[in-house]
Amino acid sequence: MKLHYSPRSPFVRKVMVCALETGVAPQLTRVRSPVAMDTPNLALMRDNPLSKLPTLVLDDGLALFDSSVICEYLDTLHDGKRLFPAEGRERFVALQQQAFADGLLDILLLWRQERNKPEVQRRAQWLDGFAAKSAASLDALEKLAPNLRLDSIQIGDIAIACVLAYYDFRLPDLQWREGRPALAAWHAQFAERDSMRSTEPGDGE
Ligand SMILES: N[C@@H](CCC(=O)N[C@@H](CS)C(=O)NCC(=O)O)C(=O)O
Repeated sequence: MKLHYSPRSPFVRKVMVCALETGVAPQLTRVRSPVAMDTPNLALMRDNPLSKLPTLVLDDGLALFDSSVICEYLDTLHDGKRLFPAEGRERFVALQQQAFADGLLDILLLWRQERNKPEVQRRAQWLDGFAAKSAASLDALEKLAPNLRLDSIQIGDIAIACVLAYYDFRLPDLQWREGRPALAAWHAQFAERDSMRSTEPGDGE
């Protein structure tokens, strides 16, 4: 299977953490595919017209995206404990947590783009909106922290760990840990997992 990836994409990181936790990582051939909102990647678009990472191309040519679909697919390829609960309320709690973390990541990517613009082009109302949504989300995650897992982890835990790590990587000035001790303590332990340590963002291969 071919995974279009970048070593700095937090959505790719979520996929790679799932692949490592489930033992399917050796089945992935990673292809470095640069992306930018204003520069469509034509080679990637042959597999994913949205030009987004991650995109997973199966051996029969079927291209899977987005990251949530890829993670759930990888979870069908192993015999261990599932990252995606099969049914019931537990499944929807895990899916909701993943959607929450992914939605927060979408906001952070847009926020970072806006922050990086020359000052005259930045829209103050957008910046205020992103800041309000980020703070409210982190406060909600702090309340959720006692329910987050360190054993028998699920997709929601992985997605939340990846979005918190993205704050550290790209938005460290926001100091997300301030006033959120339970979330910070959980994340400190989760970040010690081999799957997290070996997917630290960087220049990568
Ligand atoms: N909902 C998507 C989001 C993926 C996404 O936004 N990926 C970024 C890289 S971190 C991207 O491909 N950006 C390029 C673009 O938007 O054109 C997912 O979960 O995979």
